[in-house]
Amino acid sequence: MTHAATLAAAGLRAADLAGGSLAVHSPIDGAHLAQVAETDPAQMGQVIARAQDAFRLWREVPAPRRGELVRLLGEELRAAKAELGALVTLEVGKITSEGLGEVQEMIDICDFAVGLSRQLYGLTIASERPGHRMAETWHPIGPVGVISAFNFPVAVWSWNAALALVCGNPVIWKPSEKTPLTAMATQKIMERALARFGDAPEGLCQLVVGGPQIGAVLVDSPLVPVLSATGSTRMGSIVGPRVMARWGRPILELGGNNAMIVAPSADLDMAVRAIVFGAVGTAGQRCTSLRRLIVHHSIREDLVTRLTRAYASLPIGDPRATTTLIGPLIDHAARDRMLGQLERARAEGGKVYGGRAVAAGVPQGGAYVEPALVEMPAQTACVREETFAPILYVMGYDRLEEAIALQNDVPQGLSSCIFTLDLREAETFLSAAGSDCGIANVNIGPSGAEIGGAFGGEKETGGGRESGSDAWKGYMRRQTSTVNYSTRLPLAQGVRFDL
Ligand code: UN1
Repeated sequence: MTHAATLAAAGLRAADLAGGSLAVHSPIDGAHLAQVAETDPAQMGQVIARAQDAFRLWREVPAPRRGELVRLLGEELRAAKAELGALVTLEVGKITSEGLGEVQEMIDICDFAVGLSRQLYGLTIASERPGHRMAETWHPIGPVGVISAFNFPVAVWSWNAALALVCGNPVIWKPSEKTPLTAMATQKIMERALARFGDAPEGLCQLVVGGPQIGAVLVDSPLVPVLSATGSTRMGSIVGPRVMARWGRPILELGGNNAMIVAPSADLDMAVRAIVFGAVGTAGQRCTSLRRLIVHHSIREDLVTRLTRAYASLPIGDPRATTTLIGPLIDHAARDRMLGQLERARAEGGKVYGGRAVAAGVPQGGAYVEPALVEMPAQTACVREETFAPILYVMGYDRLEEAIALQNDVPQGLSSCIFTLDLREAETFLSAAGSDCGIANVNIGPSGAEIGGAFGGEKETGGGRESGSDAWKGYMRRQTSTVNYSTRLPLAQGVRFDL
């Protein structure tokens, strides 16, 4: 399929793709895909005002009816799965199966949110006073700003949007400047769902395209009470304090530096498969990608031999080919950062396998790399940083406590895992004294989480939670109500104040 055919199949018209100031290139071959129109920062005030108008109407629509909109979105996504998945592949460079997987993740969260729309449960609380009833209720909170990253250009919006919508909130989405096309195609899918729904307020789901200037308006506006931002820790360290300074609620999903501990009892065949998918899947560009391997000394040599063998046979190339497992990095700057980081690793005592730029057998113009495996003498400075590329650092350990300490001794706290068949080790890893991450798995890699769980992490990962479990509470306003149905006015805590 030509690039033009992929764009057209995803519903993008010539007028969407030309005449604007934002150039979009495909990481597959560097081809210029479009010149997209950017939102004028001066228009952002109107965008936010429209969202506020929509909020006043949408908050009064019963939640199960709001869920109907998300159900229709899920239907439209099912119908458009192949085309949107192919566009993710074209704009981000994900292999075909992962492009489709991303759209499936959107469908899954829609299904989840539809059920949730009938389960926005509050509490009743025992009052200490006679003739009183206490309750906790959840209310819509207002427009939700979503700033998403290039690597999950549409799924992360859907985690936020599906929840925000059933919770009664409008959504304003600013995608990465690198991936406006998948966002525009998704917006069209959303518009089809809105048209079928019929009477949703105008301005309920808006898309703004452009750089940090328009993101900054969302970050600073007190009329956007929740701001969900996914991206680098550097970005989050700017966004978080600014949202809080105007008493907004940030939901931050930032860097990860995810580790796997491989214990002596591990099923090594399974571990190898999990390691390879975790470290090189999505060309190492997931926030959940596996970046550190902490292996028991007794099996280290065997595991490294198996991994170098597996790495040597990985098909690198055009992500549209069904046999490819590693597509390109997002751009040449990402490749330069990877190669620079490998130089640093060498200087810090690392022994690097692979990690070279690839030019043969791949489309010209893309930034293709061999994934790198780096044996490190210790957890040095470069290992403690997140590099958004397929670099896997390998370190050894003797005692489990030592492995857990190494796993936790990084600034990030997103995802983690252990491969072991020893129940004591597995439970220790999951215990209060174990992994300090938001996600901790046993005999599963750190990436590829299902939508049903709350997604996010601690420390520099930002502390936000999106997606499943009770993450919806982050998109609502909690209200505690005490109702007095007695004929007296007793005060709590036994306080007497008789007039
Ligand atoms: C991300 O990389 O920002 O757990 C999100 C995973 C995916 C989501 C990753 N479900 O790897």
